[in-house]
Amino acid sequence: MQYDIDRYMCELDRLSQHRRVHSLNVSKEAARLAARYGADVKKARIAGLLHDITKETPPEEQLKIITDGGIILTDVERASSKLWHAISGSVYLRDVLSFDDADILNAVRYHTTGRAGMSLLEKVIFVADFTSAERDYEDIDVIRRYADRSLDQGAFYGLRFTLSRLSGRGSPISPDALSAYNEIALSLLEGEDTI
Ligand code: DGI
Ligand code: FE
Ligand code: FE
Repeated sequence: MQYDIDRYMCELDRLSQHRRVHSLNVSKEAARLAARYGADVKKARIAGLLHDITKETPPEEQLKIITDGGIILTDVERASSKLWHAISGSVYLRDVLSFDDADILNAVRYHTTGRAGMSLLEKVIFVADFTSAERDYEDIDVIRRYADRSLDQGAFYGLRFTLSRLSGRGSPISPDALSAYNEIALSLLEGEDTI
């Protein structure tokens, strides 16, 4: 398909200044990681730009986008409103912005939880969301260092951080996030990679 960058930039107007800056930074970081690891740089730039496009859309409106898109939420997804924007965002890209690229749609769909068997592009967006320029967690340097060693190491650090925070609060954890975590943990145990 023909990508209409000007239109996507206008779409960012639906976001607050802070989240627009985040989206532009994730786009830039995703392009950098894509170039480094051999993913499609253009797709990474676009998926990064639009990954949070429905993050500030009211929850009821997001649920309508999801339902109209033919998606039935799992129990964990329904209970965790922070997961909705990844799902409604991918439906918005498909049904409103006419995206037909499955890899871009999945990169947006799984950018919050990750999943087992992520493509290169999905991992790039998952990691870029953690390492974008404006992120300032205490251990940001550590995750950036892992991300520069390998996408799996960057993704794994991010998953460990998110899963421990969620379990610390007693929040539900999506099976996709758990299987993403287990997949990388097992591959590290097998010595295919070291952390
Ligand atoms: O949209 P961003 O703020 O840029 O980042 P994000 O899409 O990674 O969203 C982060 C939020 O999503 C954070 O508050 C933790 C939450 N989250 C991530 N994985 C899970 C989750 N929440 C639940 N309940 N379950 C998960 O597996
Ligand atoms: Fe997000
Ligand atoms: Fe984000």
